[in-house]
Formats: sequence, structure tokens, C-alpha cells
Amino acid sequence: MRDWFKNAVVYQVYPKSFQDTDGDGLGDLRGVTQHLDYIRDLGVDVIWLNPVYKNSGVDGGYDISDYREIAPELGTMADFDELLAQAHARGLRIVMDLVVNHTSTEHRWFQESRASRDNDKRSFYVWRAPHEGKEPNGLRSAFSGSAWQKDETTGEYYLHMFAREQADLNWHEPRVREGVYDMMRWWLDKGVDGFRMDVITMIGKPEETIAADGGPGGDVCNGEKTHEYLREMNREVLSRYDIMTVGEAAGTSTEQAIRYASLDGSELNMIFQFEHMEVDAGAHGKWSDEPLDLPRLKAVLARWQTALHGRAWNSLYWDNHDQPRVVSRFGCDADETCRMRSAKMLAACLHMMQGTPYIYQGEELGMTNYPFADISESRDVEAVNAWQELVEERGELTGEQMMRAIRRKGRDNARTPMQWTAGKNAGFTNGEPWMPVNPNHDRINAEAEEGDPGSVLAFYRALIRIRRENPVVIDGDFTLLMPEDARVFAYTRCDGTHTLRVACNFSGETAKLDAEASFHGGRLLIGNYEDAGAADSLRPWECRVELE
Ligand code: TEU
Repeated sequence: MRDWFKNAVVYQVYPKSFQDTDGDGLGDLRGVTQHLDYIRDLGVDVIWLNPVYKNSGVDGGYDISDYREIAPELGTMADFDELLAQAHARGLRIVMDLVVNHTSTEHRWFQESRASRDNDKRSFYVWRAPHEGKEPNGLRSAFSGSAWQKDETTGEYYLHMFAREQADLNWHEPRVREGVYDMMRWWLDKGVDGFRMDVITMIGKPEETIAADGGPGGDVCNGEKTHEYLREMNREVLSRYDIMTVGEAAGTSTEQAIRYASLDGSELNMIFQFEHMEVDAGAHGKWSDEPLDLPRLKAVLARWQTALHGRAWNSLYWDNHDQPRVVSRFGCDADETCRMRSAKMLAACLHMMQGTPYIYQGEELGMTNYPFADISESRDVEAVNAWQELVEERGELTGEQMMRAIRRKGRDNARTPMQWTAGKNAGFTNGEPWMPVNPNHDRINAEAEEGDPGSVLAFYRALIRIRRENPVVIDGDFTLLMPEDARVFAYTRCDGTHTLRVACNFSGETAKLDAEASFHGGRLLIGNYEDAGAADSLRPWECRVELE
């Protein structure tokens, strides 16, 4: 069945922070295998593994130096094969992270490419001559500074949309595409069940955006060639396997998404859009931590629901390895009551929409952001470079302002160790953990929640069951209610047989429901208070889902 992805729920594992089994303070593949029963018992179908390949250690595995070797710090290929076999034995599929917009500069392709201007692999990367002795154009890296790095060997610049150790591949070179497709087949023939494709909308860079013309550069995302190359990848690889694909698509509109994630199966199954993750950005991007504008968040998500319905497929996510913990960002982590209530409310709000839900490790426990004391605790190249640029070089933010931003929005928040127990290092490692363990693991941990029917963990399991038991969740349309209300996110899903009524209070105050959003005699499927409550109002952080 080719469209099993529509019924699937995905659990994302960042192996480096999931479970250490050899005492080096780093998570590893055997640690993932050790917890497969826990993942299965959540009720999910698919595990998305963040990159596990040999890499240069600059960007959490997203700087790959060998696509067919396992990173030694994570284990061996035998460990991977065992993980895959054990996952399949439990009915779990494994989706790999495909990072092919760029490679590490330690990759042999780049080493050959940089050797001379006329070598066989020069065209595998984006090389440009200086413009008037400087960078070819004004393109900027997502990790601060210019996107061009001068290489003294040949006096030319190479493009790196991320860290300088991550050189962008030139997808316009057919041999690059063939090499990538060959590698993809190699993993698929091992039995993996699909790919999450890193910044895949960057592969078709329009020539004018990377020209050595001294201009500002341009948007390297969503070039027409991207669709051409994805259709080629689909013909040459994807269509030949029963797999799931999801493309990471920063800066993508619903119109573009309808092509990338079209139900006709011509490109990918779905994409990760970023609009809802940018509603609290400001003048300094993510480092300007603006308060949540709920009507704006509702409008964005409603637009993605309605624009893709019947034409393409949505992914549904709040958390991942690049985002802060949603309960701290859009919910409340000030005390245990509001933390648990708002974590459940956020889960219900997301999971009752149309699309494939993604649960990031620890999200199902209601794990929170971490109270980073200073920049020395950050392990994230994005944050460290931003500190250097915004605080040290430009003085646009004070150190305290930047630390507040990192505590609120930094990727490190998602990379503190998974909290398994209340014990030492939350049961993550017997060694020195590579990232600090959140002190609140004494009450927020899988062991404590496992046996508690009122836990966030129990709530996620119940939500996944509701998705399984009610086709309206998979197929129903979407209607946003009370669009202007600053506290309530309410909507209905209808499939012609049933109506699912969802209402969520994104505030710590009681909120009224208007006549259209009020509950009227449906069957309560799930809520985060002990009793049903009033039909026309929601208590602080309350969510309710009824079936009519
Ligand atoms: O992220 C792409 C991306 O857009 C990042 O800049 C992300 O949006 C940002 O970090 C959020 O603050 C992908 C991977 O998910 C990320 O982990 C990698 O660092 C990046 O690509 C480079 O491979």
C-alpha cells in the first residue's frame, strides 16, 4: 500500500542524545535498539533517525564525510543492521536522514574537487571566482557570515549555505545526482523504509542566486530545477520502493508544497514547512523572541490545512532537533500543573489535524527547554556563530539578550539527553554526558510517566489510538473557528459521516467559546481535565476533543 504514510505516526530519534550504552557520554545505535519496545508501545509506526553517518563533528551529523559508513561514535554498521532488523521485527519502519544539499569538506568528493580548477570533480561543488577581489556575491550562510569561503589552493570561493565545513553540492552536475541516487539505492536495498531529506528545496539553486556578480545573491530555495531533480529522483529511485519520503522545506509556500507533496506521488510524500515555526521571529530572526501571536499561528496552520486538503499531504510537528521544546515555547513550564496541561493541549491541537504527526524524542514526556547559564554550555554551531556575530562583532544584542534568546529558541534545548529515569544523568549515560541533563528529570522522565494514566506519555498514546480509530482524523476537512480569538484555537474536521470538534486554550486564563465553537453533545474522545467542564468555555490550558 503506497500511501501508508497517511496513517503513520513518526517518532524522531536524535541518536546522540537518546541513550548511551558504552559510557562515552554520547548516545549510540545500540541505545536506540535498547528502547524499541518503548517506541513501539507509544503506538508509532516509523522512526526517523537523525544522521548516523561518518561526519566531521561540526553540525550534529549534518556534515557527512562518508554516506556508507556509520559514525564510529554511534556504533558500527552491524549495530545499524541489528537496529533495522529489531525495528522491523516490531513492525516499526526506519526512515533515514538524507543530507545531500551539501557534504562535509572532509568528503572525498570535496577533497578531489578542491585540488585544482580543472579536476574531474570540480563541478561537483559550487566554485566561483572572486568578484573584484572579494566574495562572489552577498549570499549569507544560515549559520552567520558569508556563504562563500575562499580556498587558497585555487584562489576560488566555494558555496556553503551552512557551516564552512559543509560545502554545497552542485546538483546541476548529473554525476552528483547519479552518485546520490546510487547511495540512496544502497540504503534502500539494505531495507530502510524511506528518507527525510535535509534542506532539499535548496538543490535546484537558480544560477542568478549564486553568480559571481557582486550582487546580493538571492533565494536559493525552490528553484524550478528542484522540482525537475525531485521528479528525476522519484523516477530513478523513490518510485521503485515502498517507502516514505518527507522533504525539509524552509521558505516554502503552500503553492510550492502542492507540487513537492502532491498526492499524485510525482515528487515526495510530504514536506516540513516552516511558517508556523517563524511566527515568533523578529528583527534578529529566531533570536528575537516575540510573544506568541495565536491568531497568526492559527491562520498559518489553517491555511496549510485547507490549501493542501485533497491535493497534497501535510506533516504535523511542533518539536524537532532544530526547534526549542514547544511546551516552553507555546505552552507553560512554570509549574507541573500548567506544564502537563499545556503539553497535552499542544499535542491534541496538532495531532487532530490532517497530516502525518511527528513526535520528537521527549516531547511525549513534556520535556522542557534547558536553563543554559552561558554560551559555553552551547554545543550548537548555529548558536555559537550567532553569538559571535550578533554580540561580539556587531553588538546588536547584549550577552544577556542573546542568552535569553538561546534559552528560549536555541536548538540545544532539543539536544539535552532524553530523560529515562529520575536517577543519575536521567539514565542516559553512566559517563559524562556530552550535553547537560535537565535537572527536572527528577520528575519528568519515562519511568515515572510509564505507570501514570494521567501522564503526558499516556495522553500521547491515547491521541495515537484516537487517530487509529477515527477515519475523520485522517480524511476529514478542516474548518478554523474563532479565527481572531487570542486564546482559543478551535476547529472542526468533517468527513461527511462524523464531525470532530477540537478546542484548545493557549492561555492560563478561562476562555469563552462562541456558539460555533461550543460543544454540543458529542462524545468526549479526550481532554486534559478530570471532568468534561462547561460546553461554552475552556479552563486554563484546557483541550477537548469530541466526536459528533
Ligand atoms: O536545517 C535546515 C535549516 O533551515 C536550519 O537552518 C534550521 O531551520 C535552523 O537551524 C532552525 O533554527 C537542516 C537540519 O535540520 C539542521 O539540523 C542542519 O543544521 C541544517 O539543515 C544543515 O544541514
